[in-house]
Order: sequence, then structure tokens, then C-alpha cells
Amino acid sequence: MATAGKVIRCKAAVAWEFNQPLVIEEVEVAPPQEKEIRIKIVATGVCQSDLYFLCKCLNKVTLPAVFGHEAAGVVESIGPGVTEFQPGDTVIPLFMPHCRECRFCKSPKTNLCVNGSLGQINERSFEQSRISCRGRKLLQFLGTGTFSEFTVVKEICLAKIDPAAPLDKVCLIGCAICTGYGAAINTAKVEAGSSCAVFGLGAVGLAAVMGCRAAGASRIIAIDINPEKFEKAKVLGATDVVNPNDHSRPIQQLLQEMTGGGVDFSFECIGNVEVMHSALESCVPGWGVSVIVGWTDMQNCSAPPIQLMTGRKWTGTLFGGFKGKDGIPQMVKAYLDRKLMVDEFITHNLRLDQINEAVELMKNGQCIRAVLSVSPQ
Ligand code: CXF
Ligand code: ZN
Repeated sequence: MATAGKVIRCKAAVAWEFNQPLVIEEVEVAPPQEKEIRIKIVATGVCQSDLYFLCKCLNKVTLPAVFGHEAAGVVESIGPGVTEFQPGDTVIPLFMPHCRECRFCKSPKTNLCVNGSLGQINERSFEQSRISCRGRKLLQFLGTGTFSEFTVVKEICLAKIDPAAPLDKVCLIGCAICTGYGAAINTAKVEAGSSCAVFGLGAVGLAAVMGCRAAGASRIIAIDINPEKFEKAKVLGATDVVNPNDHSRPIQQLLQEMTGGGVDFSFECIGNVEVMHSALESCVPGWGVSVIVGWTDMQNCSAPPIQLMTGRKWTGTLFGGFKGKDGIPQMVKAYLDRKLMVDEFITHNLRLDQINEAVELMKNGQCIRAVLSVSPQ
């Protein structure tokens, strides 16, 4: 491409200050360095985690920054030493690297990678950023930074996908869909005929419902305090819907009654430590598994030891346990084979320059996912 090796000037949504609207700016995207790839972002989702670090949890991310990590695009150019990608490849960035060589990558038991998994949210340095604005480096959130027409990622942070995939849909496979679906399939290993409870019916919770159904669960109880979420939950496989505010007794007691002693699997998809405790207690003693899927780093979660001593298991997941370079192409294929729903998650289609509208929709719980079109494919 004519732009290879040159700085690209393009538009990006820049976070200059916490809790303030993003600003569309002209930025400079440097050419990819050793084992890096520059990609043209075609579409990006707006995820609650982008907003969490922008709004709730001051100073975990150093500003100015380019947020966005759930996206799909096309390789524009490759840096020296890149072996897996060619310009023109269709790709999804990984916010969790997958080097295939470290102790974690070699183990089938985890999708962590020694090259940095989220522990490094606030450690990714400005020096490593390839995006700058008026001479100032902008931090690339989670090593990605997809609220930009172009971005640069490491080769270990990129998955190649089927060129036939519609990028304005499969971008959601880059975070929410894998996170929820994988929590059920990979982390909990939901069994056919089992009972499941999903707390929180945002995109991640709905994807967990879909994963429970794919695993053959016979009872999938979807829980939210916003009854407007229930219709979609049923489309994705919920057999029962519950609004905790409609009941005077605690939700865990209600679920125990509904299932004769507790569900086999529960999923917390909110990031609320009280709900994490409720989700654990909703599980049947003996073998119940409760998975923490929602993110918070503002509080610790706790439970009476007897909850665990009686045989419930409490675990958690990042990106649904998927190893990105393998899992993402498989999930894209499942979507193309009509075995995975993705379109159902998209409630709004906007452009990158309308990002602040998308942020407001997400904050108000009015949308599941807004997909922003960023560049033409
Ligand atoms: C999150 C998980 C919590 C840290 C930031 C990324 N995953 C996707 O949004
Ligand atoms: Zn996300």
C-alpha cells in the first residue's frame, strides 16, 4: 500500500480527561516496528470496560489515551519480522496477547499469556504507543486503541479471520461475545441438562446465556433489574427471567427454591461484588460452579468459607478463557456457519464521530452494543 512505511494522519477519538466527552482529533499513527502490525479499523464496539476506565476508576489508565478494544479491521502494513500476516488480511485485535510460546500459552488450562494480561492495564507505556496527537503520545488502551481509523498492535495481539466475515458484526467477537460465551463453554464447562443462572443481561450476560444454551443446559435463568433486557435474553436461550426487585426474598433464596437447592452453574456478568456473593450462594452445594465474568477492581469480593467448604467452586474468567489466535477465528466461523448469534447484540449503528452518543447510550442502559463504523472496509 502507498501508505506503508509512512506516518498516517487520521481521525481518532481521544480521551484527554477522565469523565469527559471524547474528542475527535487528527492523530499521527507511526509505521509498525519490529513484529508489529498497522491495521485500518473498520468497525469497533463500545464496551463497558472502555467506560469503566474512562469514568469510574480514576488513574488506572494514564491519559491522554485512545480507548476501544473490541474491533475488526484490515492489515494496512506489517513491520519487520512479522510472519503470520500480510497486508489485506482481515483481523481482530486481541486485548490479551497469545504468543503460543510461554508457559501459559502452552497450557490448555488458561488463556493468560506471560506477555501481559490485564495486570498490565496501567503499565502499558506511552513509549510503546504508536499513536500521537500534536506531538504527544496517546496511550493505547489494553495495547489496542481501536477508537481510531488506524492503530498499531503487536503480532501476538492479532487474530486472522475469514475474509468473508462482515467486520461491522464480528467486531463484537473481539470482546463481549467471547467473554460471555466462553465463560459458559470454556470456564464453567456447562453440562447438557444442567441448570444455569446468569446475573446481568448486558452483552456479556447475553453471550453467557447463549453459551449455556449451546452447551445444552435445560434451565437458563436470566436475571436483571431492568426488565427491558428480558426479551433479548429469551431470544438467546433464557428459559426463565427474573427481576430481583419483584421479590422480597434474596435472589439466592429464590433461585434455590426454583431449582430444588441451587443451580449447577452461575455467572456474574456485572462487576458487582454483592452480586458475586449472591451468584455463589445461588449454586447448589456439592458441585455448583460460580464464575466471575464482570469486572471491578474497586472492591474485594468475599463469602463465608462454609460456602466453599460445602463444595461450591468459585472461579473467574477473562475473555471467556479463549486463546485469541485460535478462539476468535473459530467463533467467526461459527457465526458464518449460522451457529452463533452476533447480529442480535447490535442495537445501534453509529459512526466514530458519534462516539459520545454511544457512550451515553451505554451509560443509560439503553443499548446492548453500539457498533461504530470507523473506516470503509
Ligand atoms: C476487560 C476485562 C477487564 C479489564 C479490561 C478488559 N475485558 C473486556 O472488556
Ligand atoms: Zn470489552
